[in-house]
Order: sequence, then C-alpha cells, then structure tokens
Amino acid sequence: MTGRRGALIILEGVDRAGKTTQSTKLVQALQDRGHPAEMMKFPDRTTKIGQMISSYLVKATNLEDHTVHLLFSANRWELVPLMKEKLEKGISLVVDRYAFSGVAFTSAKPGFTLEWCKSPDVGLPKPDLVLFLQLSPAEAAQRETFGNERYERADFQKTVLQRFNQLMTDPTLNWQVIDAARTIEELHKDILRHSEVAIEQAATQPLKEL
Ligand code: DGP
Ligand code: NA
Ligand code: NA
Repeated sequence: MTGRRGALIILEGVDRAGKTTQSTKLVQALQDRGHPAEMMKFPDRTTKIGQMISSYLVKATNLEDHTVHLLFSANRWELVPLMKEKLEKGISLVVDRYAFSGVAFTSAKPGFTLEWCKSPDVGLPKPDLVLFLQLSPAEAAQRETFGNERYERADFQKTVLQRFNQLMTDPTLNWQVIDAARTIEELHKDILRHSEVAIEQAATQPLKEL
C-alpha cells in the first residue's frame, strides 16, 4: 500500500525576495496540475513557541540570542510529526523558510559559528529541493522599505546573504538558485519546473534527515 510520498520543497532567501508570494503561487499551480500540495511557513507564529518568537520579532520582548535560536528550531521540531504525516500521505509541502534561515540569521550575529547554529536542526526532515530566491542587497534596497521587525536592516541582511552563500555549498542538498530580480511570473515558471522534477524524484526515494 506504500504510495508515492510527497516532496519537501523549501523556499529560502533574504527578506523581501518574494518567498511568500512564490510559495502561494506554487501551491496553487501544483494543485491545479493534480499534485496534492500544501503550504507551511516558519516561523509558525500560531503555536505557543511561535507566539514567543513573534513577540521577539516585533520587539515586544527581548530574548537572549542562543535562546531565540533554540526557540526557532523548537518551532520547526514541533511541526515535524504533522509534516511527516502529510508527506507520507503523498502531499508535497511548500515551506516558506526552514533550518537554513535559522542558521543564516543567527550566524549573522557576532559570536555564532555555522556548526553551533546547525546542531539543533540535525535530524529534521531533509528537503528534496531548496529554492534560493537570490536578490542582491542593491536590488533589495529598491523594493519597498523594510518594516520595523527585528533583522529588517540592510547591513544585517547583507551578512545573512553571505551565510546563505556558505550554506549553498553543501553538496548533499538540492539547492537551486533562482534570480529573484525578474517578474513574479518568470520566477514562478522556474520554481514550478524545479518543483515538478523534485516531486517525481521524491516519489521513489525515502525521506532523509538533515
Ligand atoms: P518571516 O515571518 O518569514 O518574515 O520571518 C521572520 C523573520 O525571522 C525574518 O527576518 C527571518 C527570521 N528568521 C526566520 N527563521 C529564523 C530562525 O530560525 N532563526 C532566526 N534567528 N531568525 C529566523
Ligand atoms: Na520579515
Ligand atoms: Na516571508
């Protein structure tokens, strides 16, 4: 009775790259083409842990940097049983941010190594595809101005981008870099093409772990 499993597809990138718009369009397009698909996003601000993270991001509370890193990771872990259940049922998950944001954002702070930042996420379901929406700091600056949330500063985002570039050298992951300076429709076409390939490949492969 083992049917096809769904694919775990992640969208990553610096803030303002268009991840949320593209995740929404991708889920719709996959469903229209007969691939069961659902959207998720991290941080998931609806859980108790997610509410602590949200309060930190809107600067209503301050949390120590290691502590908040572990909370972001815990927020991913608390959704793992649900993610596995859906993937096993054949539903592909399109996820707006994952462990890579966790590592890139925390390791952009002084005093954090990539290795320390990666460790709490070891064992999470491994993505079948990581789409990196690439936007240079200059291009990002031409978009709407940043909001008031923590991390929404050009200098910090520049360091985050450097960290993402380091993470992309991992050959055990299927990273695909998408030029996010193009139109919404152009990006969408590329993203859909990579996703359909990943869905076909995932169907015959066991889900691995980070
Ligand atoms: P979003 O809701 O996608 O705008 O994400 C909120 C902010 O939190 C955004 O600046 C990216 C950052 N972020 C996302 N995941 C993590 C994480 O795991 N750790 C840290 N430190 N920051 C994260
Ligand atoms: Na944001
Ligand atoms: Na977003």
